[in-house]
Amino acid sequence: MIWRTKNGELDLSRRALVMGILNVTLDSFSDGGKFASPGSAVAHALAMREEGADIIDVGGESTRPGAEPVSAQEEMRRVLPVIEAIAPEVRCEVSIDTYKPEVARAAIERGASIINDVTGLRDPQMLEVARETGAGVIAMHMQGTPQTMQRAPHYNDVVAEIGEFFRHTFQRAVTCGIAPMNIAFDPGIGFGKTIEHNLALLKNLAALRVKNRPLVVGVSRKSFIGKIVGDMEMSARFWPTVALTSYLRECGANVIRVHDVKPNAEALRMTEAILG
Ligand code: PT1
Repeated sequence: MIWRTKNGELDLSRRALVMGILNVTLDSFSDGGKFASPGSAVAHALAMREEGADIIDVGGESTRPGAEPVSAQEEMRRVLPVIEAIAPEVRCEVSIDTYKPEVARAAIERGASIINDVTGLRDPQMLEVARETGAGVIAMHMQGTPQTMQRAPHYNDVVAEIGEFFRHTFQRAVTCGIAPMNIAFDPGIGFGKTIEHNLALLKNLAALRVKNRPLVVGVSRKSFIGKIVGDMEMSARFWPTVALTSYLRECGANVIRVHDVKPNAEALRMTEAILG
């Protein structure tokens, strides 16, 4: 399985990739503002690279439940200097976690090679940016918006509906002129989903594969873990996250989006040694 980005091709048939999270936000739920300056962001990106990250995912607007949106101007003020600083240094893919087409375009111009869109390419302009730039794209599923998505998530069949969303999004993207090879999908764990919805998606991950495209999954430190283990301390979520990484690999996930790169990369390598 090949995933094409603006830089070239990622081979996903041999092993799963680790996407390390680089938050450039003031209020992020688990790294709150720690990496706000370009200098410390570069250091954190390089550290994640050392620990085994294959992709660095840069985000300037938190999309966790209840987070407030920021303007495109503010988002660019946060992420562009960081992308410019890390892209020549990290020697790996850099993705931009944004749903705003103008932010995505500017980020690609400054060295990002993948667009990570939590709204699943909802905005037709985002399709245009993806086509014109040749960037890799992650189309993530979200029901609603970050402000309202956890109020009353509802599905008749969450697995079937998200599979349908992937198929529909694939058609829209290909019709717009985006190459199938550039597209990856993400079920959007925690985005307009109850605990039961999240668990159903994790249980049926293999059934979510559409058009033989890569599956990206992010569970790292999310609140459903705290609710299940019965401990809402953020630090109580690190070990269940690593366990989930091994499980996700066994289910066929191709890219795992995490905060803690080293333990999760090790979980992937260990699981792959067994799977062969
Ligand atoms: C994700 C993801 C993302 N998650 C992709 N991009 C976030 N492709 C940001 C909680 O319930 O899974 N895939 N970008 C962060 N989103 C959340 C959602 C963070 C829910 C926390 C929660 O705690």
